[in-house]
Amino acid sequence: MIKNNQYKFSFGPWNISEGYDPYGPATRPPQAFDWKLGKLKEIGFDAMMFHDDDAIPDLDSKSPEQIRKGAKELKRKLDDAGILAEIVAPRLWFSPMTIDGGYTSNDPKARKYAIERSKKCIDIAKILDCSLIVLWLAREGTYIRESKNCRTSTDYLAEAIDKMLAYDKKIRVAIEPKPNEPMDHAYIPTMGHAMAIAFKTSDPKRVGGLVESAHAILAGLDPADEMEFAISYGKLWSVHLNDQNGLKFDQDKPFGSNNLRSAFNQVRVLERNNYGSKGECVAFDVHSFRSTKEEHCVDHLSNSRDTFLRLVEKVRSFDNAKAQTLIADRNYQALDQMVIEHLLGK
Ligand code: GLO
Ligand code: MG
Repeated sequence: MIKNNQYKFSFGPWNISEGYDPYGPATRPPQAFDWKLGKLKEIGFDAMMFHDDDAIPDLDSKSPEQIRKGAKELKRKLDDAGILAEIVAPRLWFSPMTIDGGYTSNDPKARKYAIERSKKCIDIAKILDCSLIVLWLAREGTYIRESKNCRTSTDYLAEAIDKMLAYDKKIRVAIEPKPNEPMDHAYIPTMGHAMAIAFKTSDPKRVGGLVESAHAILAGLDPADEMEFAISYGKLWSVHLNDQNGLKFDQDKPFGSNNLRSAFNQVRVLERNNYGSKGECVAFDVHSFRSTKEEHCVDHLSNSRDTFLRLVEKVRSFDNAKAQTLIADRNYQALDQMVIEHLLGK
């Protein structure tokens, strides 16, 4: 394990997964939550991400009292392990109520369900001492564009966020944009959309963004630029580092697996902006390859962390003064080669 005393690392229970895909069943046995928590600590991570129902399984069938009790038990477990809860995200894409989306569903009952569920998510986050609610807007989009109206949907999304902000004055909401999958088109596909919707809400200071590398690539954008764009608004509140080989299904490959240079540039942006200094975590939203054996089922996480820390060293040893001279001379040809040679270790 590479030593680290600057960055706080995080992953979610779903990142230790069983290997099923739309074409075949699991290839690894499920692991219990306590086992995952133990592993998280063992491989040098500091925080855990949660969906509301990772924290409280079968959330919809539980009473407020049961939810409170379960959340307190979980908080005790995390405290005993010395692990923080980084985020809590309402999982609005599993329920039969959200088949047509949550906040943007055409059915008012479904929209109401989505808000109520988001409030439960906030209740859980409060007990876990976590102020960051993440919205990955999985089904807030369309399969066919004629089925919804973008203007109405945008208003619904801003209204839903307003209701969350009003429900608790301390929470902040980070939107995790993704252009597609499971939908054909999603309503908040990029960080630009996320920033814009923040300013449509009643308290823009409390609405920000989370960049996932793979999602930016799926939108045809550069993950490092998506991050620094949010940073320019003071709104990069988390990152889901991973990798993606072009325009395919969302692959959630280990960080740096596909494009080491892009990974270097993402770390460079985080470093030069002092990311982490306000408590932000570096989260890896990565998955094992389906072929991975049980005994290697957390290697994608520890490898991503190691790659990140190796790239921090690469960023720090990059000759910025020389790069500036080449930039001043408009010699991007030499700058390009300088980056390549630096990454090659020459
Ligand atoms: C899927 C998303 C998903 C979210 C998670 C937390 O594409 O990346 O894993 O990050 O639900 O909001
Ligand atoms: Mg993600």
